[in-house]
Amino acid sequence: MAALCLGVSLSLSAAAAGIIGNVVETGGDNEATDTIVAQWTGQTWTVSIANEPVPGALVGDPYTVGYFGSGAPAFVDRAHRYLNDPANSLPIPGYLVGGEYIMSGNDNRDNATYQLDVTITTPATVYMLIDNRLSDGDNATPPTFDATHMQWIVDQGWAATANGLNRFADPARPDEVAFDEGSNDTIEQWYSVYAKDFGAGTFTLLQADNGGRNMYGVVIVPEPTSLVLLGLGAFGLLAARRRH
Ligand SMILES: [Ca+2]
Ligand SMILES: [Ca+2]
Ligand SMILES: [Ca+2]
Ligand SMILES: [Ca+2]
Repeated sequence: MAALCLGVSLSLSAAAAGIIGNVVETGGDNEATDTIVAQWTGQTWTVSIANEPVPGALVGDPYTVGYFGSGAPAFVDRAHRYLNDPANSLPIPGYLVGGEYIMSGNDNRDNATYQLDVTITTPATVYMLIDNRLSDGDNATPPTFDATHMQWIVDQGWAATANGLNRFADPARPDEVAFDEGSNDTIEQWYSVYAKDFGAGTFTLLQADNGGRNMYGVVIVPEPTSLVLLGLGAFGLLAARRRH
């Protein structure tokens, strides 16, 4: 009995430690203040610019990255945030809410050799949130990818989400996340959501190719392995359908 309890306690501890085990950033601005290296859920740094990453933050305050959802700050070096968009009947997609995520520096958007080596501790679905203006400058249409605009998304086999969770309720367009620059309750941009499954281990994300616009976001959600193991096949299938 004692051994059983110990086992349960250990697995709960592992879950609390997080899915994201490590993030190694190379090729970023990597400044001592402002555009510091990427942070992720559970990580704490000392605020070095007032009112970043959230309004009211004071220089010297500790800031700990929370979980993804409406109001989650996007970058270490801005006060921008992801936000529900009631005017367009566009809440943050439910499959992203509560996920772990990476906060990078927005000023890394133009760094040609930017790289994030992300280590996850369990199998997970990784979601890339990409500024709709990539390539064409138009925030009403999804980003497009080519040799000078995040071609690696295509080459690595990332798939557009297709749940119709966008301003047009159109499953032929990727799901969207609204974006509030300056955290002042006005939405200026929309991001489109792409997904790919990864096993436990390390994967690599590359440059944003988006100078003058916004850096991408990364949200990580564990695979529903435990549901499948419990034999809840129908529920697991439903969850999988909602997530892609
Ligand atoms: Ca800044
Ligand atoms: Ca830069
Ligand atoms: Ca576009
Ligand atoms: Ca705004």
